[in-house]
Amino acid sequence: MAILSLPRSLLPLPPPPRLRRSPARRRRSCPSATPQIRSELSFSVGTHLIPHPKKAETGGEDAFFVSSFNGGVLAIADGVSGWAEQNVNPALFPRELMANASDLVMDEEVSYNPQILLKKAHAATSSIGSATVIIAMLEKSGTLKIANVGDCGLRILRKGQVVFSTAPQEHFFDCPYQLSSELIGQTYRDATLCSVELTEGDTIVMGSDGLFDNVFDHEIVSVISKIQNAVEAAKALAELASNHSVDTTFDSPYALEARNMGFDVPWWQRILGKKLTGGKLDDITVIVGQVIRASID
Ligand SMILES: [Mn+2]
Repeated sequence: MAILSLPRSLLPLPPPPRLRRSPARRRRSCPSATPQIRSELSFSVGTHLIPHPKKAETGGEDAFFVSSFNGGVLAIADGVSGWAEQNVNPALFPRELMANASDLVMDEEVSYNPQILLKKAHAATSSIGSATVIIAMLEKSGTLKIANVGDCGLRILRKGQVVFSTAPQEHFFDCPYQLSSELIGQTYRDATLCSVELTEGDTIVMGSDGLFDNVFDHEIVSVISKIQNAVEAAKALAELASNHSVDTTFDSPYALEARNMGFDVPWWQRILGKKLTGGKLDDITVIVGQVIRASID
């Protein structure tokens, strides 16, 4: 019955073995339908960021950028909040990482590979801190390349269904894989990589864990099916996540995951029929990309 307020963890010393989620828990399914039309595709993009209520004045610790280069580039980094305990502003690392990635999008060596973009942006970042990060790059041909480190996420919706989903990478509950200023962290080599063929009418929903810990996939499908406009859809999804995050009775994806990992209310409350519920207070970033066919002169 209590709202969850577990802090996200810094990487421990020494590092634990890298536990990947078992295949059964992954929800990855590359769409089988190959679009026949390979003309120039791009995104109509909407973004919305709602900071953690206690971090509203500073803007929170999520950072993102979008670029119209080629078919479009979408990226989110989520600063690991545990750095505040070391007197480090957790927002600096993700912000610099995203600024560097934005500057490097057109770099020749990147050559439209999001993993190389991660590598170069990470190498260029000098702030202290760490962050989860996801980058998706769309080629005009329709190929979407994704590199993901940690628990930001991406869904692809097609004809009212989720046809692709990234899987979060965690060392243990609430300690995601993270790019770090410290040697102990993960690198671009640890990124989950995927390449998906998109077609006109597909919708990309990308978010920090503040979205996916508070909103179920079926709710994302429902919002996207009702709201066509990307800007409005991103706002609606962020507001839904924000409302759930402060609802102590909502049985959120985060509460479900916590119970699966063995966290719950005390036994004497459980026998009264109570259970651990509630959303997760967090910074919430949502990027919606509607795949459109670009006008070709
Ligand atoms: Mn977060």
